[in-house]
Amino acid sequence: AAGCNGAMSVTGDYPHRCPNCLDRPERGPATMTSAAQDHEQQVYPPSPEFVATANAGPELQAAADADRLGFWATQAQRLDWATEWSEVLDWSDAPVAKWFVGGQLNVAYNCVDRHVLAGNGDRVAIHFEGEPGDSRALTYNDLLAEVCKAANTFTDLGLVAGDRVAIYMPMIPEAIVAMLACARLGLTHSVVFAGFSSHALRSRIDDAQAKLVVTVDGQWRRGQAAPLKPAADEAVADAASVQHVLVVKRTGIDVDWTEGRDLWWHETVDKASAEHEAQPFDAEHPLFILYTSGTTGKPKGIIHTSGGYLTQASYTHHYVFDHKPGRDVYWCTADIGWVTGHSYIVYGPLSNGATQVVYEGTPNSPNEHRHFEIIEKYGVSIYYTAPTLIRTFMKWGRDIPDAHDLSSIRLLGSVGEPINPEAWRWFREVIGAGQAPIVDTWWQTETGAIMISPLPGITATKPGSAMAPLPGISAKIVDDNAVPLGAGGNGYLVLDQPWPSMLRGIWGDMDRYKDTYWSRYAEEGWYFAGDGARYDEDGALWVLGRVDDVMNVSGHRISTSEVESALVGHPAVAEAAVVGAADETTGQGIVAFVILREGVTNTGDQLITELRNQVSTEISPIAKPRQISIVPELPKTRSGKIMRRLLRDVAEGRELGDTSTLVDPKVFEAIRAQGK
Ligand code: 6R9
Repeated sequence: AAGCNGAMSVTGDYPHRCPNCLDRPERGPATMTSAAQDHEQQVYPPSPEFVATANAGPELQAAADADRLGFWATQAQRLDWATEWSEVLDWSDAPVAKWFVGGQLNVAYNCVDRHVLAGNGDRVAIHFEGEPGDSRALTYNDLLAEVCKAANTFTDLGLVAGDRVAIYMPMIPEAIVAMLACARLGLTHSVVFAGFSSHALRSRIDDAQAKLVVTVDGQWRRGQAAPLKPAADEAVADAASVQHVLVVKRTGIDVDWTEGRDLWWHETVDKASAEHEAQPFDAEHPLFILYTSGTTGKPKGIIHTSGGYLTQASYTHHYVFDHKPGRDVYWCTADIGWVTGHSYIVYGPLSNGATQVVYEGTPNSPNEHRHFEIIEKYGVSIYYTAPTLIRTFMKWGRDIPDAHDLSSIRLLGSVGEPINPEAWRWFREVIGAGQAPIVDTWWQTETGAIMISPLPGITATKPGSAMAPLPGISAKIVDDNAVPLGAGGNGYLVLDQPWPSMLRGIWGDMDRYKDTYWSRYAEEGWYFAGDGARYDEDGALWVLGRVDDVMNVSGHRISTSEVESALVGHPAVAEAAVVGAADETTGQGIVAFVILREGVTNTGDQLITELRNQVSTEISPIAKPRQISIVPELPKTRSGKIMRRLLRDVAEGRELGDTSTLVDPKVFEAIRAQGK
């Protein structure tokens, strides 16, 4: 907008608002709008008070620049090692890295025991807030006892280091205890989001050949006890690898029981000994597998290992969140089913001795005040959430947060998708009292920990920009020919140096690992992240969103082909094409175009409901299309590729772009008529 320029917005420590842009609706930066570009000029420097006590100082970047591997060796000293490493990085077998070669440690010991041994056993580790209003505090002493009991139980069940355990649980402390018990024994956990269907759980159990499944009878959701064990039962029925199902009684609802296979947590873990001595494991021992959507229908089992992963999770949690153990009350609103829950509920915060809130339910149970009541009740000082929730809060209105004392908040974080500048400013103004720094953290399941983010106390931030790679991390924005781009050019985000918490592969499919991430820039040896990005005139980095067929719905990664194959699995469907269309609240919404088989009658709404349910049971309710249009034909190129770009134009109500490569441009008249 005319009149909006840098000069008027950078004075003092609070920026002046641009009168032209203030009330204008903005879209997310997935397509960079001129409004968003205007705001590239708006800068929020850290306050002198924040700078005075910040964990990060300018020496951090200087140290990383002077000696990158030496810098990571220093960060690894944040942990307790049973055996010192002989080499920081072995990249000779690229793209499979070995970090802290020869080093040995126990991840659970680092997250629990050492805090107790240091005299902090009485510190609260977890303030658990159940959805029905029950609450429970676990100190580090309590957590140690629980983890030891679970470890003893797992050992009694015959599990040994290297075995895989599937964890299918809601956000209750036992889920975290189960993860840490695995880490303690060198068992590799595979956490499956409790919102996933039995089909999705089964394919993950089979892929990893899990021997144990840990689950619950049911979970609390919007005031109701929703059964979960039936889905676990369905998933493990004749799954040859599964020997036992360990069940936490969370809701008390009735469950079916398979004698000899099923065990209650309260009859086993609760009765086990609380004494257990942790053994060290190799730095490269696999800690967990976490499945994420790729561009094909089959989810990828991303492998993370121990020493490098924990080093970077701990380092980033300490500096990016400016975390002060014993003083801060930290709350990351993610679910342990996603990587954010792994790195910023379990491993990062607990390795740093944090006191954190763990909340079981949805933000509007029993009403929209819930998150703000929790912040007030526990004095939450660091609040890390997703843009989609911030936009939902905006819709609910500021009266709701304004009814609460949020003065404990001193830092805010965002993750999962690009945050639009309007949501950023609202977050800072309404939740952060116009003062709290915001860290917009870019990273992925594959990167294991935060890669690109402002450092509070150092970085002057811009609303909507993740700003710069962290000290020790190296990223580039390049074009198709690997030429680095200067200010203003849209390109691909690549990571041109290995990092400690990088994935070590895809479970059971190293070819796919090489192909997906390392073949695009094979000659250069760069990791291809799958995101578009640009630098602005001041060198700030803007992540623009996925450049592949992966959609981002409320921060969840869902591949178009996964949804397409679920739809084609329905007997009425001959062919399906799925696109992510811009959505005001969820970032993207799923829009499907479906061709029916010959002879099938289109029953309209009834069929569409059936198709939506099909996706829900095949994958998860989170993958349900927002809209399904039954169309006579799909737009294809002469080589037979579905032209998603054009379907996206239709879904977003735009004028059609270039249709010259289409076989039959008239296809669109019919599609449009249906799509309305
Ligand atoms: C941690 C997590 C990764 C994808 C990633 C990108 C998007 C995440 C972002 C962001 C812009 C941010 N993404 N954080 N885009 N700004 N701060 O979300 O992992 O579920 O694997 O998703 O999410 O597109 O490639 P994951």
